[in-house]
Amino acid sequence: MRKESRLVLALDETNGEKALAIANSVSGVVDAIKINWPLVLSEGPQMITRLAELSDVICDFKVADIPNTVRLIIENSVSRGASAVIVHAFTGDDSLRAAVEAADGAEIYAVTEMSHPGAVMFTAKHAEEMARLGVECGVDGFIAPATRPDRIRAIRAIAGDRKILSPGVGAQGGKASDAISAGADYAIVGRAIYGSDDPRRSAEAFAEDIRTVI
Ligand code: OMP
Repeated sequence: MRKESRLVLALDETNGEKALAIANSVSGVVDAIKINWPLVLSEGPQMITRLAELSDVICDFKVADIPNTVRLIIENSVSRGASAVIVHAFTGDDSLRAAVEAADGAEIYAVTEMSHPGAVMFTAKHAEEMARLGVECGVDGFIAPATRPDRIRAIRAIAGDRKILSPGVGAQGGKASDAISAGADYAIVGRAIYGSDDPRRSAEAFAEDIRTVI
């Protein structure tokens, strides 16, 4: 994955044509495009392949299943063009190892602690444990919350040189530069870019904010 602007677009726009237009408009400004169930369910998994012609695509399917099902989902995503897939870490070592084995050169990112307030109920309490497990199982990186930069610092202390991608910037209240300063490699931004009147200009503003701290 490119590491220039350190900005990843979360493209949760559900209209396929609009999504492709936005992806084209931010070309060169974002390092990767992350897609999630909203776009895939409304426009089909071929969106992975179409977007992969424009950018590295991270499939944010937050896979949380038994090893065999994890393997099938990862293989399918990668064969359609995904450069990376996001999985949950709470499934345990066998499911995480199955994801890493199935990745076939693509990257696997494990969620440690989610960015929304409810995450403090369960995932936050076990985030460090899950990060240690991810390191043991060979994941390429972690998802850690821009809404709580101190938690990015805690995960960075365990992750070593593995990557950290940080969502929760903009609509959820986090700041991209704070996430990067806390140790994230990339900030993930969705609504504040794809929902704005001028997605390219918004993306450039986030990239500019990040440049102030790198
Ligand atoms: P916005 O809140 O619109 O910027 O979108 C954030 C994106 O990051 C969405 O696609 C979320 O599903 C995703 N996300 C989180 O918001 N919080 C997390 O803890 C993890 C993710 C993720 O795995 O990407």
